[in-house]
Amino acid sequence: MTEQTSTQPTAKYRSDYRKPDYTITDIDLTFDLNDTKTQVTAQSKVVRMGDNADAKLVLDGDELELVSVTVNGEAWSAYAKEDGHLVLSDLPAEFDLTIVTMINPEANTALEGLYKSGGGFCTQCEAEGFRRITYYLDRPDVLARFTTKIIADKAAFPFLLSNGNRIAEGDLDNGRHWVQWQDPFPKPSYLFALVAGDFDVLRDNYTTMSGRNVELEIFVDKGNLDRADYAMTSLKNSMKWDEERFGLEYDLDIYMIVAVDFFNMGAMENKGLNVFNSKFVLANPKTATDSDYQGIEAVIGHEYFHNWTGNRVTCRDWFQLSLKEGLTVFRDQEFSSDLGSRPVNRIANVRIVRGPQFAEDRGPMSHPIRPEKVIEMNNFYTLTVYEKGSEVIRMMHTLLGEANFQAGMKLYFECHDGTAATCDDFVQAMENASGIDLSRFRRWYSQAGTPVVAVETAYDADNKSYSVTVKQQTPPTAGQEEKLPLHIPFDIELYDSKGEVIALQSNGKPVHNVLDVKEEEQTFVFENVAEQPVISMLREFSAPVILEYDYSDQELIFLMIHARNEFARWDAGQMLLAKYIRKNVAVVQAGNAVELPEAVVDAFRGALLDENLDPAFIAEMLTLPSENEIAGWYKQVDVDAINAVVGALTQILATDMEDELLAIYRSLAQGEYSLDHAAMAKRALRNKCLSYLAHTATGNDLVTAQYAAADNMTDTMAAMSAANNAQLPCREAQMADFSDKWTHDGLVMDKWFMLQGTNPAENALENVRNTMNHPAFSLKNPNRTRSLVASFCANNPARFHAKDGSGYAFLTEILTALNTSNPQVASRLIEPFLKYRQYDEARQQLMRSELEKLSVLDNLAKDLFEKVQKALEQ
Ligand code: B3K
Ligand code: ZN
Repeated sequence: MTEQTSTQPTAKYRSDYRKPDYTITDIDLTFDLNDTKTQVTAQSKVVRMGDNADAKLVLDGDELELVSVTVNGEAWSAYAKEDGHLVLSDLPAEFDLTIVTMINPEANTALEGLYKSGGGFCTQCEAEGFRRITYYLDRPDVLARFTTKIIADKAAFPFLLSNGNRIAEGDLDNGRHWVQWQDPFPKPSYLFALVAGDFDVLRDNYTTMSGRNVELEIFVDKGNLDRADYAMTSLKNSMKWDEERFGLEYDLDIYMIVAVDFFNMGAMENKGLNVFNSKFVLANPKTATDSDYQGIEAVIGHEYFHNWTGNRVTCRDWFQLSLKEGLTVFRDQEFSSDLGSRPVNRIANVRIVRGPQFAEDRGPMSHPIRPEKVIEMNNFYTLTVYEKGSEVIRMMHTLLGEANFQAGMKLYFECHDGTAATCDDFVQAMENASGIDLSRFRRWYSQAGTPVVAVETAYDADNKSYSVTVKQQTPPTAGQEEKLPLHIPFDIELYDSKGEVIALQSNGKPVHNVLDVKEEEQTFVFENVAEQPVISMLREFSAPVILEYDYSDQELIFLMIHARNEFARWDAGQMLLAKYIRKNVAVVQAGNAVELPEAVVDAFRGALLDENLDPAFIAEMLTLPSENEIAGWYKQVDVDAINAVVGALTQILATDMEDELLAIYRSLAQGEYSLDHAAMAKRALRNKCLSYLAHTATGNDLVTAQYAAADNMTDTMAAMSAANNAQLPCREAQMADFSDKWTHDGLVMDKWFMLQGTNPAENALENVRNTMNHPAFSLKNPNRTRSLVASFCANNPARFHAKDGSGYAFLTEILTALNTSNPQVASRLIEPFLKYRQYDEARQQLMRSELEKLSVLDNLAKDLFEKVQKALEQ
């Protein structure tokens, strides 16, 4: 045996994909669980794939203590340990391989592989965590049948869970017991899961469309059973929806969900045994807000939908991640839209794409939805792969229509069920099933960046024709200078002066609303247009692009009222706000006072008072773009001016509409608390009104009264956020009261930590530092860290970017600590630094020097290394 190590992380390229030389068809795992010394025995059936008899078997491994290697029952010495690999040689074409390793779950603070969360054990293997459990072909194109035996102390760990069906169990004489599981579906190692602990269990069952019974089990920490109902309802709704909309039925006899407190992301779709961040399971009206409930529904749905899009058809390699993630996000968005309000869901998703996803496109980590080069795979679970990935699927859905799209899905499963596929396989299935040419459309998979679509229109009164000229151009992104024209579905509608729709006609024929924009420049001419129309464009955000068009205020106000589709009305309102935000940023920079014309205020007043609109939708109409989204409109960001403008516009709207806001606030006072959509929508609008009213003379009284009267967390948090944002005198007492009540409950305290992080007060950072000593806070817990630290660094731009650099120094301290304990969380937190080039010279210097400090850290984790290096070399 020889050992080698190297230090500089290396990149992998999509173009280097090779089939593996060996595959593993079956693996039989035994875990002898112990906090610090867990023994893992892995018995695999290995088969050589190519005809190279000398091929070595290169197994991945990380943080493992190797105990023994045997081949066909004989101790094997022909192996070497090389830089994270176990390389075996002189092997037969087919053999049984047994590897025994020892791991330390308690020392595993990275929360990847097998680790302790609270009192129990759990795993997280995607993307490359299984190699922290045993040496293995830890790549998604190796699909094996798993059998798993778990041995543990019976009193401490009465529940021992893994994927598939429980096939055997028994007691041992030393107080220990064991359970054995078998998963009949071959799967890649990233879908493996193990959980051991003591839980309360919520049980239910579901009868599938073919009449099979499925046992449903949700495992929560003891005492939390009263917070699992909504997750169970969401699970059953997901199962039903996938049958009805996609014709897809669940395939095992049991579906388990375990909620854990220590988890790096939202949840994980392990076959038959989802592991969830407790944030996306636990809720009751006293502890969770309406948006928490919506998050639970979406994430439960998302993980469930992965059973087909991700598990039954998985990814050939990690560059194809969007194959499962973009598609599954599209499916969960459709689920939430079919069950709730489509416009409100669409608005929420579009805000994410236009805000943080477009920001990612502009930064040093910019990548296509199918990346070409990766150092640390965990860095590519991005808004681009997920959210833009979903937009790409949505564009295909728009181009094909529901029926063709579903035919494409069917064909995709016919061709690829039980295999590891590529993004191209998916597009091919859509193309074959529909007969629609997607050749140019495929560029969305390889081209990074946000296309800018500039539109000019002209009305010819003599010929009664209207022409729309569309120019597209994608600016260069990090590492990708040359850009090609894309196939953009461009959804438009024309209105006459009465607000009636003008039917689209060209060359005497009706034309579909969705124009196929494929070239750098194209002109579409419409006939029989009796008068100068108003055009609504990029309806439903039909493509993830930036639209440039010189709308007048009148046209935007017209669309806010007359557009047939609610999304378009909202979008017109956003464009109107954007005009005045831009104008006023310049006004503030020139030292003058922010102004908003009366006609603009009236347009928003009109929306507020429109009784035909869903109150949840009105609340969206009245929501200003975030400071971060606004920052994205500028080459050089003036954080202070943006902060001042958002504050002043909020104040103007509050003052000018005070009477109406108060009237609506009062009229929406609720009786019995309920979770149905209408009740949530009322709370949304009522609390939106409160957020404005907090900036008026009656604000402190209203907020104080709402906090005192609230019987649910939505209203409590709305009062506290209003007090926080408007810095009301009642803030302090509310914060103290809340902390007294909830200190024992970290998940609820996260809301309080978030308010501390986003506190607009001058001394916010000092408060954040003090808050880190709160008994409920721990940097070891990702939820706590995100609630306090990430909300300060990412969502409190005016304070994080303090001129003296104090916010920057704070982030570096945190990153330095997390670099060794939890690199995945560190890598998410570093994001605000990556945008340093968008700030003024002085701030750039300060942030750059923090990045330089990080770059020379001892043992800089791959996760941070990749981002720091790209940011510095951009
Ligand atoms: N597939 C997981 C994400 C895994 C992230 C690994 N760093 C959850 C999801 O997207 O459903
Ligand atoms: Zn997913």
